[in-house]
Amino acid sequence: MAHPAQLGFQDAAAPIMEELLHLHDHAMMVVFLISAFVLYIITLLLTTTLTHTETMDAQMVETVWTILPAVILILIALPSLRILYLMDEISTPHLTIKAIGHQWYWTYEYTDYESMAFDSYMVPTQTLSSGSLRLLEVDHHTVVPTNSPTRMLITAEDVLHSWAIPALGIKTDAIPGRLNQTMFTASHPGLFFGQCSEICGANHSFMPIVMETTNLSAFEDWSTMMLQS
Ligand SMILES: [Cu+2]
Repeated sequence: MAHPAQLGFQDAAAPIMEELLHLHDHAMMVVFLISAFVLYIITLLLTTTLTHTETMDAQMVETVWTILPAVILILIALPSLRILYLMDEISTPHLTIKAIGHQWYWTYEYTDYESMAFDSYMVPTQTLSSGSLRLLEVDHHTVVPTNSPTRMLITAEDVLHSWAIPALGIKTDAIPGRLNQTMFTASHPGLFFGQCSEICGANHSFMPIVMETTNLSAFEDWSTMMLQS
């Protein structure tokens, strides 16, 4: 999860998020180099006396400063497109979970099972157990096995919501009457927090998302428990 005064992204918990972090670092590298270069040119302009005041045109340098920025843009766009298509890829999922946004809670349906669905409400501050995170803890975690390609189907029943978990690199709009699809593979066990990311009404801030990633046997224990209850 995020911590106070955090500047960067959360640590990646899925391969796609790792790719996104690499792209971010790559783009930032380019930004820093260009900023430093521009700052250098500005300093030169302000501190030196101008020579070449009679120059009317300079074909060579104009060609370079037109083509070079285009090349730099392509060097950013290509890896970005690569990740865009990777994120769009839905390979054969091991598990499908349907998340339904409501004002103001989430419902999860494990559609591979006969009848496994539950609501996930935020735990109010008054009833929070010690050590739990205020405004982030929910009464029912969404449990997912690690290293298994998981498909999320995301929709809403009333207004627009958005299902997001930054550590997994997921943010997908939940739209009434429409089923959005996204895919992730949790790479290690842990608790990952997210929040509704679409202004959806008075309690928009109070419908967090908690995903618990465990190994397969712990997931099976949990699903048997859920099916029995
Ligand atoms: Cu919402």
